[in-house]
Amino acid sequence: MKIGLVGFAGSGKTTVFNAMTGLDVPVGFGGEVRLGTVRVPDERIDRLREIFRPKKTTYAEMSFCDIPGEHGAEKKGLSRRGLQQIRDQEALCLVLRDFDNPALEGPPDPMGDLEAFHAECVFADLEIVEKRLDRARKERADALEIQAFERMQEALEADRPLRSIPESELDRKFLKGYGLLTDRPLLVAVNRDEDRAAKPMPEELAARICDMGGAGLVLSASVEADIAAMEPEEQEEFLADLGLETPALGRFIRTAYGLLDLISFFTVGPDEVRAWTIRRGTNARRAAGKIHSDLERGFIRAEVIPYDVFMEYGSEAAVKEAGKLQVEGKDYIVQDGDILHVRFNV
Ligand SMILES: Nc1nc2c(ncn2[C@@H]2O[C@H](COP(=O)(O)OP(=O)(O)OP(=O)(O)O)[C@@H](O)[C@H]2O)c(=O)[nH]1
Ligand SMILES: [Mg+2]
Repeated sequence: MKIGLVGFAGSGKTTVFNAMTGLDVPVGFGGEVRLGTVRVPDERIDRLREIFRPKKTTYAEMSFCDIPGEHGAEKKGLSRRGLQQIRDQEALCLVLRDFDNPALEGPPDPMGDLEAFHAECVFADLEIVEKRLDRARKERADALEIQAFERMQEALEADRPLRSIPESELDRKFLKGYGLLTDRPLLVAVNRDEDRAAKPMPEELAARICDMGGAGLVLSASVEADIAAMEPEEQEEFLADLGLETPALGRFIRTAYGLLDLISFFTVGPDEVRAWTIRRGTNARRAAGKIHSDLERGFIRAEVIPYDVFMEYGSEAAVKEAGKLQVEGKDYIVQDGDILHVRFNV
């Protein structure tokens, strides 16, 4: 599960990356592609930890990849190499500069940068789609595949990202392996100066992000980096001074997690309280396999307590007594926040 931090040179990608990972990669001017693991904050895990007081607590994790922008290019753009690195990512977090960067010329222009990035991706996708369409026609490939590529061509020529094509109109199995960029889930982070961190996103920008099928939020990467280095007591005061209620980073990470259609289920006990990551729609047997392959192989049943039900009754015993424990078979679709206890036999 890899999410790429992408965007033009000096937009603050490495600063965001440092704040998230707690690493201290040098900022400013390029550098190399770096991968970091990030803990997905989850209040439900915090509360379960308070109740079970386990020896160990494990949060869900996801990987972010910091991809440097192109420096010294004549116009803002993405090089072939840059594009290739972006193609490897499962989802894109576009960081837009909305602060004055003394190392760069010109005032910030987040809307212009968003359009430029979008145009580059549409162009790159169109090139791939047209090439494939040409060959598919020559080789008399599957008519359904040709249809799918024609549908994509039509969207891209109209400046529409592929992600905007409804599931019912495009069989996405044909897209596999082509590294098409505009089909990737998109999260747009507008990176602000400290003093404007609390101001909402301009409506026009928000509307355009929505139109592209993306999710958007505002943050100040330098504020987030400062907060990440502080003690919890200090944080509150610092945030209040800036007119902020909570750090944006947790929201950012959680939004990215959701964009990939990832959900968490939990296992609880005196030894460990733990979040496990699965794709939405995973059945109980496969989910059990995340914990251990024996649990998948010898799966008998899952005892399930949705998080909210657990909190309402306060303990597993109380849930059972109230007859609210769900006993589910292998085909049960695990829901976000389910507390699972797998019965198995090998
Ligand atoms: N004032 C302000 N400066 C920031 C903010 N975020 C980043 N910067 C500064 O902008 C400069 C570039 O930040 P980086 O994080 O290196 O940007 P980048 O997108 O990784 O740049 P490349 O990898 O070279 O494309 C650094 O000097 C940062 O300190 C912010 O939120 N506010
Ligand atoms: Mg960087």
